[in-house]
Amino acid sequence: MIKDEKILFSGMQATGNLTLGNYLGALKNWLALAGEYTCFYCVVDLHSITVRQDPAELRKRARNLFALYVAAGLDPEENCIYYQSHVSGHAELAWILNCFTYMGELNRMTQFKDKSAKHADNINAGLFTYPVLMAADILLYQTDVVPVGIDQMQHLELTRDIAQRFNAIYGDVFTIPEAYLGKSGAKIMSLQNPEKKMSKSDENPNASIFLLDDKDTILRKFKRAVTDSEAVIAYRDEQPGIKNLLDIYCACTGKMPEEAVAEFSGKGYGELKSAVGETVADLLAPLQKRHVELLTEKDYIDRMIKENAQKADSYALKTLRKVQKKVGFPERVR
Ligand code: ATP
Ligand code: LTN
Repeated sequence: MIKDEKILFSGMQATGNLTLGNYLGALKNWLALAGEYTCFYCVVDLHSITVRQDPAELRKRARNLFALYVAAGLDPEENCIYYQSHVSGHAELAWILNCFTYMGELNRMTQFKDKSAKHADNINAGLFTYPVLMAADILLYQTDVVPVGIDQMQHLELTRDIAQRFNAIYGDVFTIPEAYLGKSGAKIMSLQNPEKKMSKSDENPNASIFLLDDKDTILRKFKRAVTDSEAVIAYRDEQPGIKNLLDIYCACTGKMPEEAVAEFSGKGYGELKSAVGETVADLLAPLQKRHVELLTEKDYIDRMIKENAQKADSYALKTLRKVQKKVGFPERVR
C-alpha cells in the first residue's frame, strides 16, 4: 500500500450524519487527491468524546462513517481508512505534544470558543487540548498535505507551529504539513442561516443536507432555503443565501461563479433552488447506492477495519518511537 509518494492525512468526527458541507469541503477533495498520495483517512473517534456521546450511538456512527468513506469512492484496499481509537500512537504522541503547546495558543482557537459556548455544562480539558490531538494525528504520519474545510485552517496553522517548535529543539523529526483547500466548497453555509456554516450537529434538520437524504428531502430543503427579497441572482456577500446556493452549484459542477450567474440570469429563486437540488441529488445518488450495498458487505468492512488498523499502527509507530527517543525516554528492551 505504501506508495513511493507523498502522504495525505485527513479525518472527520463521528458526531452526526455527514452533510453536504463535509462532502464538498473535504470528501470531494479526498477523492480527487487519492490517486496522487499515500492516503490515511481517519474516523477520529477520540475527538468525538470531547462532547458527550451515547456509547452505542458513537460505535454505530463511527462504523457508518467508515462505510461512507468507502461509499464515496475511497477504496479501503488502496487507502488506509481506519479508526483513530485502534492506533494508540495518536494518544501517546498527543501527550508529548501537549508539553510543547502553550495555553495561550489553545485559548485563541475559535472552535474551542464556539464549542464551549455550545456545551457550557461540559467544558472539559479534552475540548481544550483537541487541537493537540489533531496535530498528533497529522504529524504521526509525516503528512505532507491535509485536505480540510476553511474552519480547520487555524488548527492546521497550530499543527505547523508545534511541528516547527519541536523540530527546532530536536532536529528534523516532523514533516511540516500544508493545508489543501479545494477551488470551491471550502465553506458551505447553513440553508436556514447562511451566515453560519452548515454543520452535522445543527439542531435544525432543514439547515443541512445529509449525504443519505433522499431526493425529495433534498429538493424540499433547498426549496425552503433562506434567501432574500432582492429578486436578483448575483454572487455577492450582501446576498449570502443566494451566494451559498451558487457556491454549492459550482462545487458540484466545477463551474465558476460568473458562469453560474450567467446561466441563471433573469430566472427566479425557485428555479435556482430546484436546479441546485437536482444537481446535488444527482451527485449523491451513486454514493447512496453504494452505501446500501455496503450494508450487506459486513465481512469485507470488518476485514478492512482490521487490516487498515494494523497498517496505520505500524506506520505510526515509526514516528512515535523516534519522538520518544528524541525527548529522552529510555530505550525499550523487549
Ligand atoms: P460538528 O458539527 O460535529 O462540529 P462538522 O460538520 O463541522 O461537525 P467535522 O467533522 O468537524 O464536521 O469536519 C469534517 C471535515 O468537513 C473538515 O475538513 C471540515 O473542515 C469540513 N467541513 C465541515 N463543515 C463544512 C462546511 N460547512 N463547509 C465546508 N467544509 C466543511
Ligand atoms: N478537527 C477536525 C477533524 C480532525 C482532522 C484531523 C482533520 C481531527 N483530526 C486531522 C484533518 C486532519 C474537525 O473538527 N473537522
